[in-house]
Amino acid sequence: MAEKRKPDVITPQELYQSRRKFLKTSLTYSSAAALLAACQPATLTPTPPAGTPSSMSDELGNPTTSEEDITGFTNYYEFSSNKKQPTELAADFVTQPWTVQIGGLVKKPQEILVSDLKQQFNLIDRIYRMRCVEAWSMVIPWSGILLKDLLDAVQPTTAAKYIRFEGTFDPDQMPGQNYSTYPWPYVEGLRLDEAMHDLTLLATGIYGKDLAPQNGAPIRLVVPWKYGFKSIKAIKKIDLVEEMPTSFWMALSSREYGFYANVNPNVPHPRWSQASEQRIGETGRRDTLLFNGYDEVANLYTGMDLSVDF
Ligand SMILES: Nc1nc2c(c(=O)[nH]1)N[C@H]1C(S)=C(S)[C@@H](COP(=O)(O)O)O[C@H]1N2
Ligand SMILES: [Mo]
Repeated sequence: MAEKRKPDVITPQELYQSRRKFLKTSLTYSSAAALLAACQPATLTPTPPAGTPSSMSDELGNPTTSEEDITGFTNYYEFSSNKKQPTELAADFVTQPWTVQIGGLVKKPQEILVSDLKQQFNLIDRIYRMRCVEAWSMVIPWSGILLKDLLDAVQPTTAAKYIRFEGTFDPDQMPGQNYSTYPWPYVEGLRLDEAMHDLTLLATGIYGKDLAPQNGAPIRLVVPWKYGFKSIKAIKKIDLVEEMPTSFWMALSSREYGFYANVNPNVPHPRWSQASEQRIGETGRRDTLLFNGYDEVANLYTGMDLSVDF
């Protein structure tokens, strides 16, 4: 008869297999992920969800930024303008239950729980570069739904030309919202064809886990060919509208932050060049790519002067 073992030393078959699988796939992971794996038990390393490509790099071969950097270095002015502080200040931010209201120029307005949204729509994984207007960048493994799928469900009317996103307003939980120098709540917008593009996500997760509060839990926009500020966090309201919305950053300084905000190395910010960027976790700088390397969106802007419509 087999010796009775304490439950805590039993390795369930499943866990054993996923460990083995991890050890195999980690060979193709980024050096940062491999380093993490080397100094932590494999069980603490996030298991990529089904469908995640085994190689954790983007289509250009850039390794994903470490989870530590993605969750530890954030821009989230509702909490703080300091990039290290949101991690701690947002730790207790309540993101469940959370409803998003979708309305305006649509045939089927909805108010939907994020938990239902994740059931109702196809959850997908995408590894995207993210380029902040401040000239730093990351590579982030997102999960979420296509914004297009949600829009198809609510059926925009023919009058709808733009989509307006509104963040939450909750100064009790968000210390930065007590500073009225900012035009709260955070607002962003896209043209309808940009919103319908297959690259545009509503993200609910990173590295196979639910979004951390500081990354915009429970649901945020991700538009990888635009500067990071377009990718609004903690969305409460989505409206289809006729007129171009005024975004948070346009309201603060339209000369510096335009509506389109397409990543463009040839159009400098009034106070700094956009020709190169610092990839977090790397030394030195790399060239910034037009549309952040997502050339497939170029046809959305045919006939536009991107230095005027910046
Ligand atoms: N609601 C809200 N969304 C926001 C911001 C913010 O301050 N508030 N910062 C933006 C900026 S400037 C960037 S670069 C990205 C950063 O996303 P990350 O912190 O998850 O990397 O979020 C964007 N979304
Ligand atoms: Mo940013």
